[in-house]
Amino acid sequence: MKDKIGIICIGQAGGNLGFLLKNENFDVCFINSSKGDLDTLNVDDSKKYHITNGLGCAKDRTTAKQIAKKDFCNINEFLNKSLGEKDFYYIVFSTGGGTGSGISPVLADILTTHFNKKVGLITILPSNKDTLQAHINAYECVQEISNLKNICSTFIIDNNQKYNILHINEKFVKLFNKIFDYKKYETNKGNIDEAEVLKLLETRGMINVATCENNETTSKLIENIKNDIFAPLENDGKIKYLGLSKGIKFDEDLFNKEIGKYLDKFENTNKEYTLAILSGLTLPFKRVKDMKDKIVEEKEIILSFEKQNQKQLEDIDFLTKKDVIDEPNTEKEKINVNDLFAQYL
Ligand SMILES: Nc1nc2c(ncn2[C@@H]2O[C@H](COP(=O)(O)OP(=O)(O)OP(=O)(O)O)[C@@H](O)[C@H]2O)c(=O)[nH]1
Ligand SMILES: [Mg+2]
Repeated sequence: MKDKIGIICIGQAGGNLGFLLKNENFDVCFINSSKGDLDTLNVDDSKKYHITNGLGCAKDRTTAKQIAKKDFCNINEFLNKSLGEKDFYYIVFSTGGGTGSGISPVLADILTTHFNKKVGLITILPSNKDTLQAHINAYECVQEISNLKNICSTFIIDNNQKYNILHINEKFVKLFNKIFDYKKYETNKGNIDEAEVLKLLETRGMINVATCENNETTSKLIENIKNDIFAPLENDGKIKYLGLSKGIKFDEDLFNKEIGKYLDKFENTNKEYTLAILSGLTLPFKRVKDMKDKIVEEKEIILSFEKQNQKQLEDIDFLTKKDVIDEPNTEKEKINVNDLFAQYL
């Protein structure tokens, strides 16, 4: 099933995660505004794209959108050439930077709404130690993500969890990889099939994956769901689907009480480990609200910054800037780039 998924990595964090995913045999391509960052990736040139005239975006989401808009036809052509037609795509990026954070939500919107692709997101929230700009970017980016109408599942990795980022990257890739191992555990006691995995991945909302050893308990699994590498659950008891590859004795009542109830469950037996995939979760609005509070708390400092930053903070709920000259429409490509980017710039 891995070959049916195309992974689009944007920006540096996206590139770091994507490189690990490529080593696990996923079909991955890389886009960046910084040539230097792309050069550090030891992958085939046909899988890398440097956005024309990109010099890095220095955490400026608007610059990222502007250069992506100008170069959109080439980006689109690169995606078609490097990944081709896939059943499903994931876009991988951090919310706190400029390039990945600025371009990914609009690209996801275009691919889903205008090109009818199925697209999910793998994204990263900044840690409390990150800068205020990273938090502002993350807040704006999550707001855009929450407005995406046709998006599939969204993995939200949280750098504020207990590990360092390299460890978080490795943990994520291990967990993500395990989702596609379901075929190894086919028995006459119940299977998870490809359609069910696709259903888990296609479901809109936050998705969480956690594992535990088979000599551990449901409590341990719950602890890992709540407190490993992903953003905290909203704790509203809502889950749409549960995928459960299990070797532990699963305590349904405890799960319902601590995590919530689901509409449907896809299950198999796994002698090596237990894996839970929770999809259709509410986005982590409480975590995002905390981020906003942190931004507002430091408002005074920000207000002494240059005028543009003041504007950004005063109007933090919306991205209202429209200081881009519309691009001439390229008839040949039949893509109206101005329309595609209209909501975002
Ligand atoms: N988990 C994780 N977080 C990362 C990684 N690299 C950077 N980050 C986080 O991502 C944010 C910075 O985003 P980057 O991905 O470097 O930014 P970018 O998309 O390249 O954008 P610009 O360089 O600003 O144009 C910060 O919050 C970092 O802590 C990584 O490999 N793993
Ligand atoms: Mg960068």
